[in-house]
Amino acid sequence: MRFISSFSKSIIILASVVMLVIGSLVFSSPAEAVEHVIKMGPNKKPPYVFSPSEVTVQPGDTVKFIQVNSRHNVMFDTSTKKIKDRTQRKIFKKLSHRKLLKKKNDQIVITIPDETKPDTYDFFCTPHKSSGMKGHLIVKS
Ligand SMILES: [Cu+2]
Repeated sequence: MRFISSFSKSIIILASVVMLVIGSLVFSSPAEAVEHVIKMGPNKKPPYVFSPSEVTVQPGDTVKFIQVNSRHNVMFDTSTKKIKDRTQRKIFKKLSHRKLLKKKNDQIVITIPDETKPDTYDFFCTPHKSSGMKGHLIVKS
């Protein structure tokens, strides 16, 4: 009886140690990169949209744009009026994909560079901009 209870005690202690180790692995990793998914044109007919049309990201995160219906691209508004800083304009010119995707489930995956400044950046799809296919990328530090 005494043997069993000390055995189960050590099982409990062992289990606690395992939980602590797992817990520290899960919670100690600093600001892990997150993957955000935006569907392009989930409607079967126009008006096409980005869904969701707004995501909040941190540098290092990725945003995966997946084409669902029709053919789309992702262009950031890099006008001097919208982005004053030259370096930031360069970053968002690089993140833009002018070429239209071809097939369903084609993807554009962008990684937000570390030097991206916190702000709200506008993007749109060239052929459907006028019908409202626009979105916002909110970058937080
Ligand atoms: Cu589009």
